[in-house]
Amino acid sequence: MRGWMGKFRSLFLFGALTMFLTGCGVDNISALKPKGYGSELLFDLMLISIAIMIFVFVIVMAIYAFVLLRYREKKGQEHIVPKQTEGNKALEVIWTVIPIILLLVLAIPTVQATFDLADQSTQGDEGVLTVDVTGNQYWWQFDYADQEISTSQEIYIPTNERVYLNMKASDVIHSFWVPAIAGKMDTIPGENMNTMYLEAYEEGVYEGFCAELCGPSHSLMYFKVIAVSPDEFDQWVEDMQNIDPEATPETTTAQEGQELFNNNCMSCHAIGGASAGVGPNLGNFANREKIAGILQPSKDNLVDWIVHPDEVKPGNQMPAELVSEEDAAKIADYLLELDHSDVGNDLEMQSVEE
Ligand code: HEC
Ligand SMILES: [Cu+2]
Repeated sequence: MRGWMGKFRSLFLFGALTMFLTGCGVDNISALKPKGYGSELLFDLMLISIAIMIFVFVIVMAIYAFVLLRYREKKGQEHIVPKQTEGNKALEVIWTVIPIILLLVLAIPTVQATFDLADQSTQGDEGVLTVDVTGNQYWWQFDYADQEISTSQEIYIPTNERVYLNMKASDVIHSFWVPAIAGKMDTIPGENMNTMYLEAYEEGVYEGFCAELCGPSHSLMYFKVIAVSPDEFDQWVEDMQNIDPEATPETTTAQEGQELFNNNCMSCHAIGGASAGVGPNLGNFANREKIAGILQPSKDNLVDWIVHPDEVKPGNQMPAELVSEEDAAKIADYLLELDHSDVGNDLEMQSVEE
């Protein structure tokens, strides 16, 4: 194994690492493929800082190589000490001024972007959407106060419009992060409310994460941002407003499921309307990309969740074994009929798990 292979080992490792890192640019998830106003600002800052770093690195390495070659000990000159210089005004001015210029080149756009990202000038204007975001262990709640609707796990927004988020947490600090569209913002319990905005350029399903360690299921606290055209968004709002919690399901098992749900689950959940409560509003549940943010939407997974949410998301606030597996199957039939809007169904999702 020595010789040929050994010589090129570091090259192989480097090659493998490069291949591995190319996976970091998945569409709709990555900050390296910005699809929104905020993420684009941040990406541009990354490019500027990387360009400055490369510039500094190349110059320093060139000087290093030059000195190494030019002043190395040569045969027959082992004991010669070259002329020593102390203090050189011109050089010192140069290596002080250049970094100052580089820092200014970095600082000006950074400060500009910081103010731009904190801009709230149009919040509250006619036709400008504001969504109240609440981080909970381990799910996200999205309340559209003006529209009187409430969702969870998935926030719908119209494309190319600035959507403001008023953000807080119900229990501990969480952090709302959608790398492909915007930066990251902490949600904090108590009186403090943070604000940010989303502005997506393209329709799509964008993956979001909790970016602040918040408990044992922190890493399962996914959500989706679903960006649709403004017309489709209006349609979605209308669909959500029309959800009737008392509508009779089609099949008899689902009807039994509805009754079981009303008796066992309504203390924490809501179907349609503006409120959520302790648990998510399940009004448009069958339309979710995932169950509880993480499970593939199938009846088996839903039954597993209803009977043992603690095994899926350790430490979450939904009690286990509220109903038998048999009853859970009926409830699942009911919940999987709660499909009240087609908006966004045509969008494809890329996911980190796939
Ligand atoms: C004590 C309050 C409480 C009760 C009672 C309760 N849940 Fe939940 N439920 C929650 C909470 C909190 C969550 C969010 C858990 C998480 O994702 O961390 C949740 C999540 C869910 C989800 C996933 C929702 C989503 O957004 O994907 C489903 C489905 C669900 N519950 C069904 C039920 C059913 C069915 C019952 C009755 C058998 C029930 N729940 C009873 C609190 C409750
Ligand atoms: Cu969290």
